[in-house]
Amino acid sequence: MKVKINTSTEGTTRTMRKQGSLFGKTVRLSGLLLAAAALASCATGRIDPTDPVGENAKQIDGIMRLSGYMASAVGIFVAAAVIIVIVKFRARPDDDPNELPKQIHGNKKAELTWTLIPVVMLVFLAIVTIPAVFDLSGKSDGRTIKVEGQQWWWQFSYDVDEDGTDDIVTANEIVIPVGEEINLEIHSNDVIHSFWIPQLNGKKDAVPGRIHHWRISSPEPGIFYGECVEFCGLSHANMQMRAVVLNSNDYEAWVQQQLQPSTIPTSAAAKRGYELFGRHCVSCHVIDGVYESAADGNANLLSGVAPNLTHLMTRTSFAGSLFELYNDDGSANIAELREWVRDAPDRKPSRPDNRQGMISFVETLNNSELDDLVTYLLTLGGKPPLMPS
Ligand code: HEC
Ligand SMILES: [Cu+2]
Repeated sequence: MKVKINTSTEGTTRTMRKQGSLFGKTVRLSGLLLAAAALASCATGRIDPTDPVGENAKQIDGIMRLSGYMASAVGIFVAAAVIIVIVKFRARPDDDPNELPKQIHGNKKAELTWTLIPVVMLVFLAIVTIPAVFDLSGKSDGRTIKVEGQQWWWQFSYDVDEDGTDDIVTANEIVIPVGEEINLEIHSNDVIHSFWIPQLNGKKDAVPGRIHHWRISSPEPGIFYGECVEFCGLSHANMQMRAVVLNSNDYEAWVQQQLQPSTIPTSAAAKRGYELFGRHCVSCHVIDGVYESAADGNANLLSGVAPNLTHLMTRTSFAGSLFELYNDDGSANIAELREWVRDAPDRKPSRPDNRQGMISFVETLNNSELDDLVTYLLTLGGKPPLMPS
């Protein structure tokens, strides 16, 4: 834009324009920075949708990329066309402002072209996508694991001998053998959640009163990170999970370990902790072999309101995988565990008055009682088969 500046008033206008454009620049710059921050937070997180590992995740990734490339081609074509039209048909000084350019309304060739090309592209995408949708929700002949979402953690149950009752009940981490297509039966115990471990498969909702079938598999051992992806209330963002993929020997060893009930500890401090646990914690938690629930069936494993703690220390994380159970040097994360037992609602927002989450023990337990309880918790189960790297 050409602006001639002669008088003092125009000088003011120019300053104002300058400020205006500076403001515009700031807005645009902060927009860019925000976008960059959002992208960076995607890339640094451990939940990585851009690096598929399992077959199912690879299938989804392939379709995502294909449609992404097609959309980019369309986007580039449209942007280029707009620029060409702007330059080629711009108003020229000797144009008659009252004369309309040649109109092309009703041009059958043009209309057919811009209708048919998108139709062909969309039909092509449908042909690629629809069979994949059915394929992904089919069952495999691998073993089945029950997945239950509740505010705000995931529970996994295994019927090892396939007699209709669960033999292993665990939380936060679903442990599976390498190379096997595992069937998941996804339930919800309260509101709608959604199960997503992006490196192993796409998202599947957990809906109260329904069972959704899904599959996960990984060709390599490792720990893969996931997150609830359907907004489910206060601590939705703190409802994470992990898949721990083990080679078949390690998996069998893990199963055998999980089938072992717990025993009463022998050391004095742990024993005191065990007794405190019986007074303060068994209304919600079960520990197979020592603190079982009174109801029938597999009540020795299922409390219905809180994670089964029988093999707590064989997990790598706790409280919806929000906290690491071990430090980087391999020692137990005693500080975090103690804080959790002392005041869980402070560590993870919840509503224990509504049976959503664990209650606070700030008023109930003194320091030495907390220490004893943690000493007892550390005896539960052994070490995890794999540690996060
Ligand atoms: C009112 C029920 C209730 C009581 C009582 C209770 N808890 Fe919990 N506890 C929960 C719930 C619910 C969770 C899961 C919270 C989450 O992940 O958001 C939990 C989680 C935990 C976890 C983490 C388990 C995991 O794998 O994520 C530990 C450890 C734990 N509780 C220990 C204790 C101890 C020790 C006591 C007794 C001092 C106790 N709890 C009393 C309900 C309870
Ligand atoms: Cu959820």
